[in-house]
Amino acid sequence: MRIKSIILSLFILFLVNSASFAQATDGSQLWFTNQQLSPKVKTAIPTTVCIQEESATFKIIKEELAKSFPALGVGDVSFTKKSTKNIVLIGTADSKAIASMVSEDEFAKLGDDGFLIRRKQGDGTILIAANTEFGALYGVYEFLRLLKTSATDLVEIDRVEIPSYQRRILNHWDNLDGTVERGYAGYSIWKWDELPGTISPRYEAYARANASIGINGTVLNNVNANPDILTKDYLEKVKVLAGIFRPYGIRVYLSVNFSSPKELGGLENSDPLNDQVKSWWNDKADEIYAMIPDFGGFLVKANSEGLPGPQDYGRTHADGANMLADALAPHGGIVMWRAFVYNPDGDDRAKQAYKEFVPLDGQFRKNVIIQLKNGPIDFQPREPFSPMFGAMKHTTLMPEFQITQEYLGFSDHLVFLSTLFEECLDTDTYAEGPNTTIARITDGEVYNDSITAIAGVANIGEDTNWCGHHFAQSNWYAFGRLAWNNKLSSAEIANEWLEQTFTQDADFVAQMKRVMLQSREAVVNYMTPIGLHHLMGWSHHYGPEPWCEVPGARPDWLPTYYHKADSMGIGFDRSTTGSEAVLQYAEPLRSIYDNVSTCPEMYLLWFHHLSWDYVLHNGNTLWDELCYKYSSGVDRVKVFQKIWDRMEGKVDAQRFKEVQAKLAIQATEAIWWRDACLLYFQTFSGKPIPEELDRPVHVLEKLKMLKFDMTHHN
Ligand code: BDP
Repeated sequence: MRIKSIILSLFILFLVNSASFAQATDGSQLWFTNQQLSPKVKTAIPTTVCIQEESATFKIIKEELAKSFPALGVGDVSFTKKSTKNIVLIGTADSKAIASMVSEDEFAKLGDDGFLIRRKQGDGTILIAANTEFGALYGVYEFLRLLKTSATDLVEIDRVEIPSYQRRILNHWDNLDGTVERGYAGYSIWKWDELPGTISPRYEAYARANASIGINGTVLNNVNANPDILTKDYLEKVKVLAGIFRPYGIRVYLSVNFSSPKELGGLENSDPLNDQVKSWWNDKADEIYAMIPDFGGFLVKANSEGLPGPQDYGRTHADGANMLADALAPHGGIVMWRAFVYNPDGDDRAKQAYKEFVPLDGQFRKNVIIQLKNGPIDFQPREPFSPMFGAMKHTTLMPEFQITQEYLGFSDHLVFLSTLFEECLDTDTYAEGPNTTIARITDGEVYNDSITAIAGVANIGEDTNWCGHHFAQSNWYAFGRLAWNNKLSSAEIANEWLEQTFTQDADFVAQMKRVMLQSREAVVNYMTPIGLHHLMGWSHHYGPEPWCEVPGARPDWLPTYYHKADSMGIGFDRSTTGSEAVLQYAEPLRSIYDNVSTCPEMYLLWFHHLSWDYVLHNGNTLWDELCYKYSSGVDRVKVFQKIWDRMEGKVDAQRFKEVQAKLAIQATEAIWWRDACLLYFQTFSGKPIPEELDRPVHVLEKLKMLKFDMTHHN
């Protein structure tokens, strides 16, 4: 984390010398760290495992069991092909023993990746069955998870799991030079310079971690794509990674640059209706699939933030996406076309993607899926949902979440993003009346889509603990678990993550679960409460700069565009008296958001510009409420610190100290955010901070002078 070189000197009181701890637990083992059998598992687990099939994936299954059973104290495993009584029986219908125990109907329900785990009453056999070897692998990871978490006993287990989304994909914003855009855990784990010859052991560890939580796809490179990724040289490297990931059920995808035919192929242009361009892509697809037969497809950021796209040639997003889709279709590949588009001369930024894409509804090929960020602007600590989710009824849509904490304190702040993901997935769009949630729209329940997918922008780097903050691992974990089952609650996810990653100690789990579940609201409160958004520093997006001015800058990249604070009040009027963004939502949301007295308080300043004296439902004026919210965010982090301090001795010393040090940074920076925002907004409101609240400890003019050298940013 080299970004800290500057920030540390300003805010951090001490550094942790991790080398000084005996018996270091460094986080490299992720959620495989705590190999402890749950006390809830009272039944004896058979140690004879019958697997009748052979493949690289079944080999992994055997290795996992051979490693885990002794570690958990279940015993040493013996493998057999003979099906007897009191065994763990794992496989697909290709295994005779399995076929005789699972009906065709049951198999039909499981689909490609689903599995069942059932304890056969009478002889004690535990059955893990699936249609594919990958389903069996997921079943085994689930079985091991059940052994390690207190969720259930296994005596009467009989469960079927079918993933919510077919494609559960990580998006790496990793550049070919090893840097990571918005990555806060060191350089990229992909060592492009060393590939294809040298293979880091991290690649397989990565595949294992992903498979264990059901992730089955990875886009290796940044959406701001370098055309070189499609050269023969890079494809050779990609092929090696695909080979490592394959037995774990993980397909590789690539972000492509729309100008590749011109940049790489030397064509005159990259016009999607140009036959030469089409054949260039067709040939490229053939070349890729000859090397990587299970290649997943392309992710495309086009005509967005200066990147090339079909509009450069007067064509539409549909023209561009369909051309690529046609090249991939014969091979079964898909196009994930991003809808993250906006331009500075346009209308309210929050409205633009909708305006560009909704008129194209129904024009995209079947193997195109439109990838939508959860909110209409950009991964802010809190945004209302993107209205496109409810508006493209004839187009397949997939959510894109950001796991990396670009706007949420990088890898220094403990923020459990599961509650953010859950809030979005559970939001009712009312597109088809009540209960048209984003989860149901995107998982195929509402419109019966033939492809379903979900993406998360990865927070993984080469740091020993993978994500920079031990608790940031929980966001990778939560994304995978929700992609597998979008009905899981954040509480369940936090529970199982804590138990596997740290300890099953009930007090630890209860206390830290509370911290995790409150953490996102805390960050919203100390950064952008009551619907505020985009108050962060220029370009690097680190820390508060609500005053930010950059000569000649695009207005829609500046905080003042969003908060519009003046002596009269604060907030962006997106109601029918303002930009009318509310009209992009279905009723009753449109009216609820439009009316200041029914608009949920958490979105108030997103949709309305209100006077400082506006009185909220709780009787506070807007100004006072802002002060209370900012302060409560800070106070919450201080409580987190105290709770964590009480956990000393319950977790290993290394991670204890490292998390403690991160919480100290977070507490300091929460105060920084509070002071910067309140002192700055106070210059407009002219009102005092309520008597009972802590006073700012910073001076506005000094905060304004802080400059961050982000040349070392990574
Ligand atoms: C913004 C990031 C930028 C990304 C862009 C995107 O600041 O680095 O390239 O999103 O999603 O949030 O394409």
